[in-house]
Amino acid sequence: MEKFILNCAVTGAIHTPTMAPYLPIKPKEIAYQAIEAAEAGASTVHIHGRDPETGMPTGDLNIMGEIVSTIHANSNVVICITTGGGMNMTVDERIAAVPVYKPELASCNLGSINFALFPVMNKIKEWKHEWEPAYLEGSRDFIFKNTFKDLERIFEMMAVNGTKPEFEAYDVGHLHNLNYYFEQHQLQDPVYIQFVMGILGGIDATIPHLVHMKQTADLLYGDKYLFSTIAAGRHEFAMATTSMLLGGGARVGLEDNLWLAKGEMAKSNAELVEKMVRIARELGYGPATPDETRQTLKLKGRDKVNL
Ligand code: KMH
Ligand code: ZN
Repeated sequence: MEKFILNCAVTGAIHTPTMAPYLPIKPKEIAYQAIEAAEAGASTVHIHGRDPETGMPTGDLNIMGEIVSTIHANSNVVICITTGGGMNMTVDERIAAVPVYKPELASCNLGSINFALFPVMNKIKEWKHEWEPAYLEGSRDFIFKNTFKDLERIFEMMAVNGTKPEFEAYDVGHLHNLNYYFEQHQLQDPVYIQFVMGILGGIDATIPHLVHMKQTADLLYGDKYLFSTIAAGRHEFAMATTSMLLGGGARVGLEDNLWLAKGEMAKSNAELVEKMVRIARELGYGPATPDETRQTLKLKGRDKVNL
């Protein structure tokens, strides 16, 4: 059986409570969905916080602390804390949890882009919370800020805390942004890159685009990098499977996709992980265990996080 790293992104900051009743909102819900996803086969879990009353994305450190400490106490899964946060957060707020909890892995977004969620508003007539339409409409004028200065700050912060960056590349140019630092030998081996596809503002989720991302990364990083792929919405499983067949990892989860199949909502993150594991097994693949993932990515180990 070929092993691949299977990431699960549990709640994120794109979907809002009106869009799905199954989206975990409260810290314990987020934590237990992450734990169940790990039991279903996830190698890592990618974590955002939400306000427990409204479901609004939040960088509140106590909320993040409750989520990650509950996961850590109940599962061996690798915890990856977001530094992308939500559209309502400054860069300072987005990155604050890393020096506090010192996770093994944290996301690091590789460039400033438009990040548009507003088209989804047409499909929704009634909202559960006032903040939701304002948040989504606000994305019409939103720039997801990740300047070179921000990147350098995040690299330094992660290095000091022993946290490995999971680099999020939303377009081909982001691979070149990262290469600027790779050429200066500023990145630790292996460079771990996640291709993010299908966000309006970034590269589209198609197989030719995924192949192009991989070929570009191959040229720039040779055998010094590993990759995984996220695709938004209905493209999730096709791109995840293609990524796995190309030798990479895959990410699934309610952060990126609310649907198990056409017309059938996923009731939990574990259901999405189970589906990916089923597809993988049919093709002779299986998810890497958290410890295998630690070894492959050269992570510092779960005993060195601050939880
Ligand atoms: N929300 C995804 C498109 C992050 O949290 O740093 C990418 C992501 C970024 O997960
Ligand atoms: Zn995220």
